[in-house]
Amino acid sequence: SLFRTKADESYLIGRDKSPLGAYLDIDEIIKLAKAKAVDAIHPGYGFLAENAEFAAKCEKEGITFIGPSSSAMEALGDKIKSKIVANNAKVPTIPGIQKPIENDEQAKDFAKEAGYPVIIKASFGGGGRGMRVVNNEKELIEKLHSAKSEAKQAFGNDAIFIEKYLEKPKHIEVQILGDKFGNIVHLFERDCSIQRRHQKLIEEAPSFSLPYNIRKAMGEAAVTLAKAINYDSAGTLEFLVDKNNDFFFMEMNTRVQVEHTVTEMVTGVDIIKLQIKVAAGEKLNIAQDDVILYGHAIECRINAEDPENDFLPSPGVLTKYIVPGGNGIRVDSHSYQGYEISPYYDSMIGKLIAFGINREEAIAKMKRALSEYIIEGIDTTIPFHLEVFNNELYLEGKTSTNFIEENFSKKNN
Ligand code: MV4
Repeated sequence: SLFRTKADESYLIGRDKSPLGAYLDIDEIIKLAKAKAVDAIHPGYGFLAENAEFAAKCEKEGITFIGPSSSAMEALGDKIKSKIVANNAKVPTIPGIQKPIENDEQAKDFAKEAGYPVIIKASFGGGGRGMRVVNNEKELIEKLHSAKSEAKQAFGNDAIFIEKYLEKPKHIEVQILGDKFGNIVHLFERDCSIQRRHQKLIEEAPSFSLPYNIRKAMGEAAVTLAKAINYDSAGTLEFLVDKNNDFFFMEMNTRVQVEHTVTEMVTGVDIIKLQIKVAAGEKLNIAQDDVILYGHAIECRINAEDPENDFLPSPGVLTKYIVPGGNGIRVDSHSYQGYEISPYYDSMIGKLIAFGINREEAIAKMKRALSEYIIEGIDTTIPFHLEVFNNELYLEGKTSTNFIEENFSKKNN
C-alpha cells in the first residue's frame, strides 16, 4: 500500500496467518508496539477500529488507543443498549420494543399495535445481517426465528429487537468530536443514502434535502447523546429521516468513517488531526460556533467491482493508474500503478472527493474528475457513478436508501 512507503518505519504482521487473521492479530500488534516503544495506535477504519478488546489491551499496556474508551465502545456496540441511552437522553429513536425479544407473542403484540411493516434487527448486527422486514403477521414468526439464528451464526449473539419499518428513509449521519474535558462539538451531517446492499457508494455533505432547522436539531441531538455517555473521541451518529423530516437515532459508530472526508471539505476541520490531539489529552481547539459550513462536497467510492455485472468483485493488477486533480478534487487512496487489488479484502481502490461552492458545482467537478480517473486492468464503479450524476432524481436531490434498487436494478440485478 502507498502509505507504507511514506512511513518512517513499517513492519509485517501475521506472516503465517490467514488474510483476515493477520489483520486481527491483536497480540502480535501489541507485542510489536511494546517492542518499538509505541506511544499510540490509530486503528484506521478497518478490522480493529471498533474492537473493544483491542482498545482494552492498548489501555492495559499503556499504549494510547486513538479512539474512544473500550467501555464506550462496548456500550455502543449493542444497538438495544444504545437506543436506551438515546431515549434516556431524550433523543428520538424509532418506535419499537427497547429490549431483546423474549417470545413470539411480544413481537406479535408490538407489530399489531404499531402496524406492519415492521423490521427485526440483530442487536450486535451489521451489514444487514440478522435483519428482516416483515410485511404481515403470517411472515412474522418464521422471520423472527431465521433472524435469530442468523444473528447467532454471524455475531455469536442472538439478541434481536423489533421496530416500526420506515419506508424509503434517508440515511443521515452526524459527525461529532469530543475531548477528555467534556467538550463536544458536531460537524453537521452527511447524506449517505446512496447504498447498495448496505455498502455506501456516494456520500455528501451537507445534506442537500433537509431544512436548516432539522439539521441543526440533529446536530444538537447528536451532541446531547454523546455528552450523556462522556464520549471523548471522533464518532458518528446514524439517523434515519422519514418523509415528514422526522429523524430517529439508530446507532453510533465509534470510529472515523470512510466518508469523514466530505465533512472535512465543508468544515475545514482536519478530523484525524483532532482525533489524535484529543487522544493525546489536548483540549478541543474549536467550539460549536467555530464550525462554519462552506460549499458542498461529494465522495465516490471507487471500487474494483463490475457495475455491469451485479457489482461482482474485480480483483487484479492496476496496469494503468492516473488520478485526477485540480481545484476542489481530492483523492485518498492506497493504490498506484502496478498495485494489486486483493480478492481477500474490501474492494476499494480509492476515494474520489469533489468540492464545489454548491452541489451543482461539486457534481460538475465530480463528473470531470471521474472521466479523468484512468484505471486499467480491472473493472471499476466509475461508470456507475457517472450514470448517477446524470440521473434526474439524483440531481433533484430525490434520493433515499431505495435509490439504487429502484433506478439501477433492472440492469444490475
Ligand atoms: C431500518 C430501515 C427502515 N426502518 N430501520 C439498514 C442497515 C441497518 N443499520 C439499518 N437499516 C435500516 N433500518 C427501520 N426501522 C431501513 C434500513 C435500511 C437502510 C438504512 C440505511 C441505509 C441503507 C439501507 C438500506 C436498506 C434498509
